[in-house]
Amino acid sequence: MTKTALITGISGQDGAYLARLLVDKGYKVYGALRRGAGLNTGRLEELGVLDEIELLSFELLEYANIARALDQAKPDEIYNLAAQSFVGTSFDQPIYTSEVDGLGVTRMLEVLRTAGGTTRFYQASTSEMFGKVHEVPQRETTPFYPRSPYAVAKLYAHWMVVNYRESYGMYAASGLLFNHESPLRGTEFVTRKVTLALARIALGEQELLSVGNVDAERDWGFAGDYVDGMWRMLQQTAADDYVLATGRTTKVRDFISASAKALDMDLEWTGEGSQAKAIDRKSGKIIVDVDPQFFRPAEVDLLLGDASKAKSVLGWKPRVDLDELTNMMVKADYDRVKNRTLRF
Ligand code: NAP
Ligand code: F7E
Repeated sequence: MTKTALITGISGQDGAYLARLLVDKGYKVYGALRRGAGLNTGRLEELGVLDEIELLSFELLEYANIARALDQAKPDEIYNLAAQSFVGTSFDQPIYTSEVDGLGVTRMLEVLRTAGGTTRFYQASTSEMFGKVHEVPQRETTPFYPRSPYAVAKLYAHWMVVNYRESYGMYAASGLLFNHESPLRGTEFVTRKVTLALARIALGEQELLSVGNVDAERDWGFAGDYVDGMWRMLQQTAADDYVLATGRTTKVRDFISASAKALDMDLEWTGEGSQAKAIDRKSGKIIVDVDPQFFRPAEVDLLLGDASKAKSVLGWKPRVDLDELTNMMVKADYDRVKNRTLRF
């Protein structure tokens, strides 16, 4: 029998990859889209899946709107990917971020509880909840210490998912996902900001890339692998929480150097903190500097995940490593800039 899924956050990076995956598996897919000035469907078009899904009007701030969307789709599975997902913005908009990323999830859970039924629910939790980390690597049992309004809101939502599962027996799973990237990543996130800027520099359309804390370390994987893990979490006998990560961590400055190398540049770093700079040995030009406006009031210095549980229970493992991911992102941005096909 054909399964039906509702994906919130359909216009985002993960929404597009998940829609592609579920359509390929034979699902009927509804995409929950909030209204903007125009239809924000570029990522769905890029993956060729826009015409294969049905879009619904959706806003996480509106209880009745969520109820109508669920009533219309009658999904077997809900993937709640919608969020104000940029950590930097959460410091400027903590109340809005809490409303959407925190209470928005309670609204969804309440709609589901009221409706009864057997719909399975996936919540997009995050490694940011580990924040100022209590152990390395981080796993499902590692204590949380969120460091931003985003992470605090996500942690509240995470515990609501656990609470609804334990209180009402709902199938509600929470994915503790470490950073995952792709050519469809938003340009404000550091990996995509870097690959796009370096592609422009290589093509003579930009002089300098200004970034923030180049010593932060992240466990970066490929978004296409992580949406497969989300799907697996909803196919188990009982709902549970799982870390998805690669088990390798890399400094921002090393990601920048690797991206530059893929574009035939050879970076030499000097200075520390706000004085850090990178010169391209080939051209002799300063290519990267640090602008303190990109520092965060509180930083997450190091994330490194242990996905052993997902491997043993879900049979999940990442397939694309960071070198392949870097090359994939650099090539996509180089081609987009060169061919003037940049859309997001
Ligand atoms: P993304 O590209 O920023 O997409 C976020 C989506 O949420 C967009 O479709 C956005 O719609 C939608 N949205 C925002 N506010 C909304 C609201 N009030 N009502 C309805 N929809 C709203 O994020 P992503 O990278 O795909 O991440 C997907 C989810 O996983 C997010 O919840 C994120 O916090 C979480 N997460 C991401 C990572 C990662 O590394 N990517 C890791 C862990 C967890 P618009 O297009 O209209 O803005
Ligand atoms: O920052 C540092 C920055 O914004 C990564 C979201 O998907 O993953 C993402 O959150 C690191 C941080 O991602 C710049 O300070 C340096 O230490 O790419 P990011 P994030 O904050 O890790 C988690 C798992 C999520 O859940 C989130 O939704 O890079 N950094 N210089 C910079 N970051 C940005 N954005 N821009 C810079 O110029």
